[in-house]
Formats: sequence, structure tokens, C-alpha cells
Amino acid sequence: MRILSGIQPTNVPTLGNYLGAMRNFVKLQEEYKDADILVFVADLHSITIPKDKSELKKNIKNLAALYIAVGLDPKKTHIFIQSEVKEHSELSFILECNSYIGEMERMIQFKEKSVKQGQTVTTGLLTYPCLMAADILLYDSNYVPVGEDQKQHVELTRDLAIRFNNRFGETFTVPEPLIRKSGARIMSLQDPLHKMSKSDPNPKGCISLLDDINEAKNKIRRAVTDNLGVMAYDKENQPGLANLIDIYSLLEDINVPNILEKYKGLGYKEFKEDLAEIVGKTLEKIQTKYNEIINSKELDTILDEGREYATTLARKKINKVHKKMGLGRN
Ligand code: AQP
Repeated sequence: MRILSGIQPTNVPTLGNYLGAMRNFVKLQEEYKDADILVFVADLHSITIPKDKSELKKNIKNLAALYIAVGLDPKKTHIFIQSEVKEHSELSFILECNSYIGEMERMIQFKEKSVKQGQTVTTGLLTYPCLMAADILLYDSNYVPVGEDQKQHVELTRDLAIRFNNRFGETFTVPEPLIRKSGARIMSLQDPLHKMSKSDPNPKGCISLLDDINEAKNKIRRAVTDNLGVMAYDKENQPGLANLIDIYSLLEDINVPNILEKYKGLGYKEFKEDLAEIVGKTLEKIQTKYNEIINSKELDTILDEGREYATTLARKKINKVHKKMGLGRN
């Protein structure tokens, strides 16, 4: 069985990326001991919205180091950088030629992001789902751990795989999305109706995994709540507080009723103070490991091994695709 997932190096990952994705990759390592797991830095995906060269370089390396810092074990999980395995772009083009513009235009993410971009929306943003399908299909991935927002892209990948198999003969494994029910959507600390995002221009709303620890604690202390002053879990009327309770629950592995019981009759101040400490400890642990690995030779060795492993699998699949379609001489 093979499981594959990736994150875009659009900025330093946030606590939301950690709780909604990275931490789950680590859990998968333990839960699926026999599975072949590949986790990559989706740098090609990140350029669908143009990026500054030096920022991109830095973010790629940071994300690779953070994968290890949060607990991915390179002995169990192959970690690589997407653009270093050329077959991703190659299969992406082939899939573009087996998909329809209407399918791409229907993707919710394209509709949302293209509205924000206006006239400067790139062609890459439209064809992004074909690249994502290529990422998945190159490795015959059975499961793709994604957030609810990416489910539509995995469904499109399934359609493309089935279409290709019907047209050219059995070639691709049809994947399934793996969506964790407990992986809450972490919201902005300043605007709890919008998700915490690494490209949020307001740094107060999101905690980056590389934030200064005291600064991160202050962000929790100053997080927007409400003036009801009652410790309750009510997403509709107290969305800011509910978000903080979700973060507490996930980081401490305590369920919501137990948290409410613990803070019954106490003010938000005590709760926020404890949560600030919990977040601080989490970041400290991640940053200690990150500092050990970021400038080490070990990081390059891990990424070289990941690239070699991924390339061997990907090349084999691309050769098969070429044969099935009649491309080249063989
Ligand atoms: N706030 C969040 N809560 C829970 N999970 C989240 N994820 C992202 N934000 C939250 C999950 O993290 C993974 C990262 O996916 P991505 O980098 O490919 O892009 P994204 O989903 O668009 O993440 P961001 O942080 O919002 O990036 P930008 O700002 O660049 O668009 C996914 O599994 C996602 O579900």
C-alpha cells in the first residue's frame, strides 16, 4: 500500500498546517507500519501564484526541515522536493491532454483563487489539478491524506485515472482521499471565520512554526474571543473561543467536555495563559529539532535519497504511460 501527500512552500507552515496535515503524516507512519509513505515539498504547486526567488528557496528548505522536525522519520517516510523529480511535470502535461477545460474551471479552489487574482490569474492555477493528479498517479498511491478542501481534486484525479485506464488500458491505480474527521480546521486568531493560512498578510492571526516563542504566546493571549465571558464550545456565537479550544484539544489530546470541565467558572485569561504555555512547548520542541537539521548535511542526504527513490518509481510509470499512448520510439 502506498500513501502520498505534500504541502506547498508558500511560506513557513502554520499551527493550522501542523494540526491539519503534518501531525497526521506522523500518525500515519505509526498507524500504517507496512505502507510505503511519500511526503513531498510541493514547490511547483506554489508557483501557480508567482513567488520571489530567494523567499521560495528559503521556504522549500524550511518545509523539508520542518517535516523532520515535527517527527517524520526518513527511515519510514521518503521525503523529497517535487521539482527535483521531473516526471511530475511530464505526467501533468499528459494528463492536461486527457482532461477538459470545463473540468478545470469547475474546481472550487480555482474559482476562489482566480477571483482574488483577477487579470493576473496564471494558466498554471487553472491546470493545477492535473499536476496534483500527476503527483498522485505517478506513484500508484492508494491513499491521499488531504483536508476537506482538497477532496474535489482527488475526485478529479480518480476520474482522470479511470478515463486514462479505459482509453489506453490498465495503467493507474485509482486513489482514495484519506480525510481525518478529527483534524479540525484551525481558524485565524484575529478573524475566526477564516482559516489560519500561511499566506495570511496579517501575522497576528496565524502562528508560524518558526515564530519566536514569546511572540507566539502573545498571539494566543491576544486572540480574538468575545465578551460573553463564559467557557463554552459554541462555534456560532463564540467562534474565537471554540477555535482556541480546538487547538488546546488537539495539542493536549483532551476532549472538549474535559477542557470545559477543567476551566468551569474560570475566565478566558487563565485558559489562554495555559494554552499559550502549551503552544510555546510545542513550538520549542519543533524548533529544537529544526535548528539541529536545517544546516546539516543530513538534510541533503535525506532529500537526495527521497529524490532517488521517487524518481525510480516515477520513471517506471512514465515509461509505461509512453508505451500505452504510443509516445517516443519504444
Ligand atoms: N487552518 C488549517 N487548519 C487545518 N488544516 C489546514 N491546512 C491548511 N490550513 C489549515 C492543511 O494543510 C495542508 C497544506 O496544504 P497546502 O500548503 O497545499 O495549502 P493550503 O491548504 O492552501 O494551506 P495554507 O496554509 O492555507 O496555504 P496558502 O496560504 O499558501 O494557501 C493541507 O492538507 C490543508 O488541508
